[in-house]
Amino acid sequence: MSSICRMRLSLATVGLALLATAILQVPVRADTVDVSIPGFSFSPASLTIIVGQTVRWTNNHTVPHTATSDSGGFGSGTLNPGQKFSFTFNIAGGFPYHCTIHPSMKATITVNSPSCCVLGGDASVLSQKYIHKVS
Ligand SMILES: [Cu+2]
Repeated sequence: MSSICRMRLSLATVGLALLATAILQVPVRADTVDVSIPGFSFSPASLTIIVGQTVRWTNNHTVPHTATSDSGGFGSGTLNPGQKFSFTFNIAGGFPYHCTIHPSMKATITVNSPSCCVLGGDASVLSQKYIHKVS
């Protein structure tokens, strides 16, 4: 094999690798989105994220609070001042939550499917993953 031929081959390999990376790469976005508890409220009270992102609650208030799913899907337990709780949303949908200590504190996380991707994988919901559309 000539050296030119070898060079073409390696360029092709690099090209394929770049193409594969471009197809597989998820658009750049923060993996973790913060929700603050600055007082007797959640901020923001309404948050929209993408499947796979993590929400991190931080109690920035002077008294304990919780971030507890209305449907029981997640729950921080008691968050004392300064404490944090993280939860990763792997299923699309609307997730209203509240503080069990102060029931008037209500908020919602809306989890959207990524528009770049389609749902694929096994029939079992838990093992399904979003994969990039190849058009
Ligand atoms: Cu509270």
